[in-house]
Amino acid sequence: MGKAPSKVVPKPLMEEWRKVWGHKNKYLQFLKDYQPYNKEVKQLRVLIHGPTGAGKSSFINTVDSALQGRVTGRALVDSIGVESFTIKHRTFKFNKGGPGTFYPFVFTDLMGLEKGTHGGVCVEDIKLAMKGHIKDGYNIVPCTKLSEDNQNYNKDPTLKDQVHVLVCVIAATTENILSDESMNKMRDVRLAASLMEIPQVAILTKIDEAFPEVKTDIKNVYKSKNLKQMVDDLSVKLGFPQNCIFPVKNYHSEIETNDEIDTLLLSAMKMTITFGEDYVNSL
Ligand SMILES: Nc1nc2c(ncn2[C@@H]2O[C@H](COP(=O)(O)OP(=O)(O)OP(=O)(O)O)[C@@H](O)[C@H]2O)c(=O)[nH]1
Ligand SMILES: [Mg+2]
Repeated sequence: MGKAPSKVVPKPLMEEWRKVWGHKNKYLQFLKDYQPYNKEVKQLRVLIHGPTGAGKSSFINTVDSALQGRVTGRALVDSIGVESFTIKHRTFKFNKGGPGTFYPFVFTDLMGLEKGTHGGVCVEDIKLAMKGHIKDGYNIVPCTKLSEDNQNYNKDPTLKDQVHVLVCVIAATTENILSDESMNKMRDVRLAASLMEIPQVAILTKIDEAFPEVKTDIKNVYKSKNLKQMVDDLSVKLGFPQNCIFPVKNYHSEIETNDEIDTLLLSAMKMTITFGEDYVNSL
């Protein structure tokens, strides 16, 4: 009797398609040295949007942690994630060394896009935020556009008030099951940003949960065939060029920072800031 043919198990790994390892300090130094060239802009404004529970607040915490070298938890994170937890239009500064000194970039964490019982942030508000019409601290009213006579409406925004980079956060665990509504909203937001020529970056979170080969070793992130496939799909579905899509793992259960998580995060941050800097200089 002949041997039963052995099953060929496809290898989940491929040749590394982006090289980031070993560059953490270079990325960090870039961010430490960064100052906007355009004097009209004291700080770059980065607007974070994406579906509810995608990891937007965790991403902000992870940026803070990677910059500070310790795990922090300032942007409140919700572990249930049914309805959007973030309801304020909040702007985060990142501490740089001593008290009162900050990196020259700020992040605005917007409420999730999804429909909960209260509904998510309306796309019109995201567009207003991009143009700089929404003042910091405004409590977002789900599905309701901020009206011009509201005290939180900035009637005359200048370059310093408007958004300079748009970051779309998507969880790798839900990429295939994103509702049409979310997809359409994200495309709508992207289109509005494109019309304003605002650069855009996509952050793919929860790669540890979605890909076992990445969970086993985060250094497999740019070797995982399935992850690469997801990046290709996202690029087609949402129209992001591949070099604007960054897989990251957020700090969510860790109590100590680690070099791999920091490296992925800081590489994404370096490009985000570079795109924003190019934008404010191009006007
Ligand atoms: N495994 C893993 N879990 C993550 C990651 N990022 C976020 N989480 C978890 O996902 C859940 C939702 O994260 P949040 O950061 O609150 O998501 P959000 O996009 O801010 O949600 P809303 O503000 O409600 O729209 C939390 O339980 C996080 O701990 C990640 O990279 N990996
Ligand atoms: Mg949040």
